Amino acid sequence: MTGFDSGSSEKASGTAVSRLSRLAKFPVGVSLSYGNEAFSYNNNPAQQAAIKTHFSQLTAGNIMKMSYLHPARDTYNFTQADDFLKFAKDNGKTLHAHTLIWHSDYQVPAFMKNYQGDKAAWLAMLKTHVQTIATHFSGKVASWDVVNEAINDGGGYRNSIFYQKTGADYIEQAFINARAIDKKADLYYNDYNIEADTAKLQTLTNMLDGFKARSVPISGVGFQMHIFMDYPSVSTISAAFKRAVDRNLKVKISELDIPINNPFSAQYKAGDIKRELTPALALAQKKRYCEVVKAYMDTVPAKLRGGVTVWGVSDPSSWLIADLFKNAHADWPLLFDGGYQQKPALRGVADGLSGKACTNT
Ligand code: 9MR
Repeated sequence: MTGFDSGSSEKASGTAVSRLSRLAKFPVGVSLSYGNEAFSYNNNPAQQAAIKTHFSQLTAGNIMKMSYLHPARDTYNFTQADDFLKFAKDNGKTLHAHTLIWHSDYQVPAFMKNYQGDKAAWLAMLKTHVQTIATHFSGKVASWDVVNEAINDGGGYRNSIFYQKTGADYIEQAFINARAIDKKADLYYNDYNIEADTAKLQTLTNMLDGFKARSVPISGVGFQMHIFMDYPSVSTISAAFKRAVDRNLKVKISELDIPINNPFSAQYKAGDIKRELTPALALAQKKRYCEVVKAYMDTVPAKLRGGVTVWGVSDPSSWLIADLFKNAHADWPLLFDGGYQQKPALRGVADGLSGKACTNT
């Protein structure tokens, strides 16, 4: 154990949370870095203590993406993912598998980028990809992100290599092909900004309605929820969750993080950058985490709660620092500080899960 009630400058949080995941009847997850990646859990006892104590589900931050599992046409590499699965199993955690299909330039294997073939050949190649991976992990993972980020900001399908080759058909074929192998796991469509961008949400809604009309086997929607302190509003978030709930689909908050700075805000653009996590900011963040989780509890009925996952353990490990803030300054988007001490934000999640009032005290 890491002495949760000592040390940190954000101590104004009140009582420490003893076991976050015990407060929920659904998975409470975290994404992890592995092996040689920065901030990996391997050989990091303090990080492992936080993981083991507070979370019931794990997602690989990277190592179950396409290029890792399927680096060449006839080459699959499951070594790291199997070890990750063993860590989850040994510690009584379930695994959410991320992700079978994603357009991201870093993650599409080179052989796919160069693949020559007509639409039928592309769909067959992707079927082999999906079904080989699903066969390996079937019965061992609780859920899958089957397709990730196929919709554009501002609406419409993303003009990815998959879309260029197959139209939108690759999306539903991936669900059909995954379900043919893994009969039990929950199958999610996962995306960002669907909680905020109404045009993007509308394309998602149309896609879900098409899936329903054609009996495409989808279990739920993963709302990544890379959100901000001031955006979007809780009512906007709830309305987005309701689109899935109204269609009897599960809602999973799949990649939650809430940085202190919002680089899109007017204040930030005017140079008002928060360079320190003051106690007041840490408590405001606690309130925001609580309100988001409360919106989830209030909007999503128990049987449709797929879980709440945060995207990383400790603040300095967050993708946001390099990718969004371009390493210009630090930020503190997660539930643990750099020493794996719990922040007020963790208490905010706990309060939201337990139906307590969301306060900044
Ligand atoms: O956190 C991940 C980061 O380490 C990777 O460099 C990046 C590119 O593969 O992906 C990050 O995770 C993303 C996730 O897979 C999908 N949704 C957005 C996440 C943050 O970019």
